[in-house]
Amino acid sequence: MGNLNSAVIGIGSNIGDRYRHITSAMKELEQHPEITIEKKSSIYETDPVGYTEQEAFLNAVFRITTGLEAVALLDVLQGVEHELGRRREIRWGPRTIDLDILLYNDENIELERLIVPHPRMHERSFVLIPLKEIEPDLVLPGGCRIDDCIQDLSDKEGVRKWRKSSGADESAPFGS
Ligand code: X6L
Ligand code: MG
Ligand code: MG
Repeated sequence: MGNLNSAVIGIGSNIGDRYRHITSAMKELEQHPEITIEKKSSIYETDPVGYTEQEAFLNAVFRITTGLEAVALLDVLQGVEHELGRRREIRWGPRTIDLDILLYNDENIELERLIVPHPRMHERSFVLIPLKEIEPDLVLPGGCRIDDCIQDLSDKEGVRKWRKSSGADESAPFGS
């Protein structure tokens, strides 16, 4: 099995049990015979951007190695999104799970279905702050070192490390 390709995936959720959606999606991907998760960032709670009248997200990023071509990987990610209840929805609106290919090797891909590197990743704190954890020396596709790129962002305070024990997403009844 040719585990030749390296990809970075962004993951987010802002509906229902956000933590369970994120961990379930990663578990599904880990079980795929041609995907190995190599490194995960922490989980962050992040203020919504784009369409701001929605609940806060949990976001993370992770690096995989895979034998899958980029479009085949996208098919797998969209299959997991569908399995976890994501349906056709408002653009930039709430979602149970979102899986985005941020980077795929060093390739530039410009298809109707898939643009890689993700065209707006360098301006999104909810992507770059977790990404710096797993790729601290990364130089972004625009040529900017990830550290410098983060320093230039204005909405960093909208991205906070999240711990499961912060409670709101835990479904166990009090005292159990
Ligand atoms: C002007 C216009 C400024 C549009 C920003 C930013 C649009 C991000 C879409 C934008 C603009 C997006 C997440 C999110 C979305 C997420 C958080 C998107 C797509 N996804 N906010 N908003 N986390 N915190 O995963 O990224 S919608
Ligand atoms: Mg997204
Ligand atoms: Mg997406």
